[in-house]
Amino acid sequence: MQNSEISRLFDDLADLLEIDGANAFRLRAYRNAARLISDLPEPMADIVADSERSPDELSGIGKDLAKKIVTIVETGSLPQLEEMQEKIPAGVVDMLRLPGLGPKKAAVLFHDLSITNLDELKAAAEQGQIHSLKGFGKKTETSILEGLARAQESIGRVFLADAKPQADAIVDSLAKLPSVKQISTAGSLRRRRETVGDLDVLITADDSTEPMNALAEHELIEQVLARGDTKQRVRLRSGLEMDLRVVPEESYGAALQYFTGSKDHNIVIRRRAQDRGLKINEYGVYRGDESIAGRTEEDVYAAVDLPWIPPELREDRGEIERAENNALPTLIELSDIRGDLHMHTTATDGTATIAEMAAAAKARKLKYIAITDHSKRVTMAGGLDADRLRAHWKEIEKVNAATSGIEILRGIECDILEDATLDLPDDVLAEADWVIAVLHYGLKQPQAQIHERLLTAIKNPHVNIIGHPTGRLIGKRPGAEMNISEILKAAADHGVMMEINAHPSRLDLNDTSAAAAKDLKIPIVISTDAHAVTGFDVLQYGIYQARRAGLEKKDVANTRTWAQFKKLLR
Ligand code: DGT
Ligand code: CA
Ligand code: CA
Repeated sequence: MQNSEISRLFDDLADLLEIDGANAFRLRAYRNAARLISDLPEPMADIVADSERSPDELSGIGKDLAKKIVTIVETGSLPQLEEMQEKIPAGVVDMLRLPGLGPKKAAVLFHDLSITNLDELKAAAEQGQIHSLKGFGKKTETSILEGLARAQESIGRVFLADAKPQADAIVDSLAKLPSVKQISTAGSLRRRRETVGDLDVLITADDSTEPMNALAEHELIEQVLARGDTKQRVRLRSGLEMDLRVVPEESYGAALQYFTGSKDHNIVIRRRAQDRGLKINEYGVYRGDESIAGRTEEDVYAAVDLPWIPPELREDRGEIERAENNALPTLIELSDIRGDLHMHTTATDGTATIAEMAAAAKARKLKYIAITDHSKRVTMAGGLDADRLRAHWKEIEKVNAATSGIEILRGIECDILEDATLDLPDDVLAEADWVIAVLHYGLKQPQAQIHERLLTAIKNPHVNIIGHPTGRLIGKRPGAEMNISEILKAAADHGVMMEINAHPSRLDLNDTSAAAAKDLKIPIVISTDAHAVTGFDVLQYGIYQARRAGLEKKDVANTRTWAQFKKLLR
């Protein structure tokens, strides 16, 4: 049982209780527990398994919560949560994904209009039944309809960062079976898309009985949905579904190529095969009845006169032409990264001190970090004004002087205000080692205003980079309205860098925009936006997004040493 799963169960429980009208105190206890557990650097399961330890040794976890944690770790579930799930339909919880719809409003829709799923919500909004409810209005009704259109695209999809650890755990245990020869994930997960619809796993095995039985009994699996000789479909406890396919060894490469997709990429590959008088399918590449390739992916691509193409690029966005011209990029890897330039501490909304963040970064072999707490506009996080920021920077200098092996830079994440001014005066920004400018508020402003704000930041000589440039939250909130290529051109003209924020719900810039930034030779920085020592773990997901954008080590500025990096600063 991973910390993220335990944490999710407490969050789910809090959502359900809030819809049910439970008191705020109880809710807060569960939400705090969820956050504490997801930020915990060691597996909660280890604490539970250790007879000399108990979860209530952690501050913030009392006896009652500790008992619940033990139940979750030992049984994979929580009776109280199951009771609430009986009481409140899953479709009501789905409503929480819509912007502007919190548990209180969801409860009203459920109790007053008996709405139990998104389809019924849509019908009620279209029929104008919602705006007259207490606490709702025309604006809420319209934003529900807009949110529904977006939710339709994202419903049932989960963040890669949630899906991948589950897929890895299953692959690791199946790989250990004596009968399993080869194993790999396929599908969107292998292409490292930011969200995943379902998991696809391929194996070659002497006999499909052992792996299929093992999968059915795996601790992450809730139910077997279908089972045949070569294919099994299961549902995980998290709700995610997975296809396991058992293929012959001589077809493994062809099946891997086929089931990795994308469909668009495969259509072009199939056409290339036809042009060469070949037929290609999940079993192999054929000339007439004769199989000429299929054992490895390399063989399959070679049969259509191409080098092997990294899965992250298989989206039919020019990768086949590049492969043909031997111009495929050498994609960046996690180990190329030397610094992380976006993170928070207890000075604002982080949970760790400067020294703790530095120690955690050092343990991850980073050579430099920038501490970039919030500016004052972000009142919710206790954002810093000029005085507090200067005091914070003094503190950073002290910790830096006392710490060896890592450079700790004095940074700031400065808000670009709604009126297109910056949240801190120029003379303060001028003293920083590193200034990230970001949009947090007023994301729904018209494009012209958003552009004015971004251009103010880009033209300010002290701003080094635009952080999470569009402000999107995947599946939840669209980014601000902007013409990204115009913004990128301005950034290129003024020597401003662009961030790939590695947080799994942001991944902003996205793959296509990051590719456009690369084309304009804009240095890209992949940062974690860590709010806790465990926050560094998401770096990998920023790297995946960068790989999907075709970025190489040289395209990403924080692969350089700090001395080299400094030369890139305007
Ligand atoms: P997902 O699961 O929605 O995140 O996206 P994928 O890409 O994993 O799609 P999935 O799971 O439906 O199928 C896995 C791969 O199998 C897909 O990328 C391409 C291949 N595939 C599946 N069905 C078809 C099909 O009907 N035609 C073709 N050409 N390929 C298919
Ligand atoms: Ca899939
Ligand atoms: Ca599938």
